[in-house]
Amino acid sequence: MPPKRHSDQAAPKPVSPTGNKTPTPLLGSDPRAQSGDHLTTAQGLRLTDTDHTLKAGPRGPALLEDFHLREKITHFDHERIPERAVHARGAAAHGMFEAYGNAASVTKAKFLSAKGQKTPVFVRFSTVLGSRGSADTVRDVRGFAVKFYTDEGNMDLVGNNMPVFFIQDGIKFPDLIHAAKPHPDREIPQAQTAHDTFWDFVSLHTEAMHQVIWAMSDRGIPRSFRTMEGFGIHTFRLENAAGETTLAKFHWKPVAGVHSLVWEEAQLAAGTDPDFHRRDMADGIEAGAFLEYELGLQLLPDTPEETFEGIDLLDPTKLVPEELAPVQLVGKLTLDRNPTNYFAETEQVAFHTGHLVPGIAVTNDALMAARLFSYLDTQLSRLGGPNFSQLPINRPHVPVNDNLRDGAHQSAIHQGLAPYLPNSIDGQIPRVASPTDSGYVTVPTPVDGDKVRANPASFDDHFSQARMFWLSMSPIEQAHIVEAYTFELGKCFEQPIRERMLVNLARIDAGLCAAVADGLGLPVPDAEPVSDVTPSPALSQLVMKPGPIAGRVVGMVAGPEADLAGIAKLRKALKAEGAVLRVIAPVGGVLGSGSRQEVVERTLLTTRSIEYDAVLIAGGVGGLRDVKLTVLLQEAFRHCKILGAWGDGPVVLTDAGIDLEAPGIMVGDKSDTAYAAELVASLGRHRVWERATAVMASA
Ligand code: HDE
Repeated sequence: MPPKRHSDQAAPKPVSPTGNKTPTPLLGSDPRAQSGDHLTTAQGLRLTDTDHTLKAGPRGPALLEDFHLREKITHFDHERIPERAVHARGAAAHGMFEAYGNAASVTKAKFLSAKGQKTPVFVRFSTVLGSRGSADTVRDVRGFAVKFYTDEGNMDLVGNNMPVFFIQDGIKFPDLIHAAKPHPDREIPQAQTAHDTFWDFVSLHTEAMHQVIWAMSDRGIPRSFRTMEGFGIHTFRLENAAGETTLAKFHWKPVAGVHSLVWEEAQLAAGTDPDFHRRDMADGIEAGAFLEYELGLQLLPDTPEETFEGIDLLDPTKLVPEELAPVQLVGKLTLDRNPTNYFAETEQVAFHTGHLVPGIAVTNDALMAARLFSYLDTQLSRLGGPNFSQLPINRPHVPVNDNLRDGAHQSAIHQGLAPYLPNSIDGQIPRVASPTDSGYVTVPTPVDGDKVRANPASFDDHFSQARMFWLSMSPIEQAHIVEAYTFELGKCFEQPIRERMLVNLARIDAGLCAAVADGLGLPVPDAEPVSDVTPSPALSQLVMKPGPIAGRVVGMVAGPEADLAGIAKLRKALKAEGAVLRVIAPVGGVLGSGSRQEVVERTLLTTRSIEYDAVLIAGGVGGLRDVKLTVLLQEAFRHCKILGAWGDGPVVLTDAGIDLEAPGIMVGDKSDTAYAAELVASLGRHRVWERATAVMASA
């Protein structure tokens, strides 16, 4: 029997490339699966041997006649397709979006406006710079691309985890990416911005300053996909059923809150578990701890100036503070299914900003304009031709009658004789729809102006929102930003680049500049910061009150004599919140016997601190000492994670040099309900920030 499918997995709906009902009897029980019990060639010929090449005698030369060998190897040779030029490394999940129904006043898009309307989605998260095989936890922007399979056709919201972008005009995108990608001579460094060409470009191209400070902040190293915000960045134009328009910015708000790694953790994970984020998402979904986000809209009046409170809404380097335009929640996204096949789904999914539905339109943002061209164009080389919409993961879940014909990899067998309009031969089908029947009508906004290569004057302000971001951060977040700039610029070898960047930092904030200059051992340049701005507290992600802990992992250090009942009590409490407990012991196997057993999931050799949000020492550990455990505990301490112990466990912490009086050390007599409640609440605060100043690299 073939191995059973995992219950947490799903595959694209078995719709045909034209949206017709799949002719199941022709294709077998499931058109997505291989069928039959016999190994066959691609032509369905049953094979008797797939381990030996056809040769002239057992020791003889291989024969060209061997069609099976040639088919098998040729197919293998072409298993790879070009990786995405940007966002090559990604991981995805299926899910469902449910509308709250309160968006109907601003948009006629059915998937947003009809209360309770459920729309299947496929979401791909990504890093931008690294190649497909790079690490998840590098400092980078994260892609947050959502494909809604709506009743009115596919709608893609191709966003990032930061609300602004490096450039104001898409024509600069190749420059940005060429500068940020590895140096063209040695192709290093991989997947990061800590190198000369990136800082050379951004220090000269100051419109990037706002997004650069976001990337240097904790947002550049998210704890998990589940704890990231998402942003559509551009301003969109919404239209309701009455034809009234509103400008809008899209936000995804994670139910689990916004949380990040600390830099040392991110670096360790890049080496010890490069799959940190994709593993976290897949494990979480498999365990039933689904990823949840609420979709929010910032609604802004559609005025001829397209500005709001002095902020030019066509400038993608600017955000609208939530204090000025609150985010109104209009629906909920739940990611609850892992893909069945990485290549067929995550790799072949093709997002495009031009995939829109009635009620949602773009604005004249020059960054968006280039994207509208680029996403379609790139699929031609990445997916090998114009029929990529027919790939199962890209197929709309509605009838498709596009009159597009032929081309490489045509998988539809079109019927009829008249793929043109007007026609009479095919009964005038397909016919265009009316606007009241979900037909897409571009919002008729007036266009006027001289043909120029120029930006509005307001686009020249490159520093005020970078300063706003800086001033909105808590002292801990500011310290992280200083460390990030110091690290990245410390990896630049050209002195003029560092000096130029310090001038830019001085224009953001004198204190920021002085701290980075100090770390670099360079003089503070003479430059004035931009005039003062109002901070936006909503930009800070530091939480002080407990939030949800679904998907969090607690490491439980235990030995052969461990208090297994105490461990079971904590596991139960954590499981009830969607969190996971993992037993770590010096060697593998099973602890205990009979009805009370714990499987050792990690040994001191196979684990590292980055796997856990908290580490506890179970009672009954009997003075366990191991240098690997010392490293693990000290790292967890430095990363401001909860540490704890009960029974005879505390001595293990003291042996590892952990001060039991330090904040966030949970010492108890036993593991009981109160201890479990304290653990859950502490995890909900993400980290013990009270410890931060004592343990940060700069301390
Ligand atoms: Fe993209 N971008 N982008 N981008 N982008 C791609 O499309 C591009 C931009 C974003 O998981 C490519 O199918 C240009 C902004 C995400 O498959 C490519 C410009 C934002 C993903 C492309 C931008 C994004 C991409 C590569 C400047 C945030 C991953 C493969 C005008 C709002 C989608 C592909 C996935 C992918 C071009 C700017 C987000 C080359 C030319 C701004 C999340 O077409």
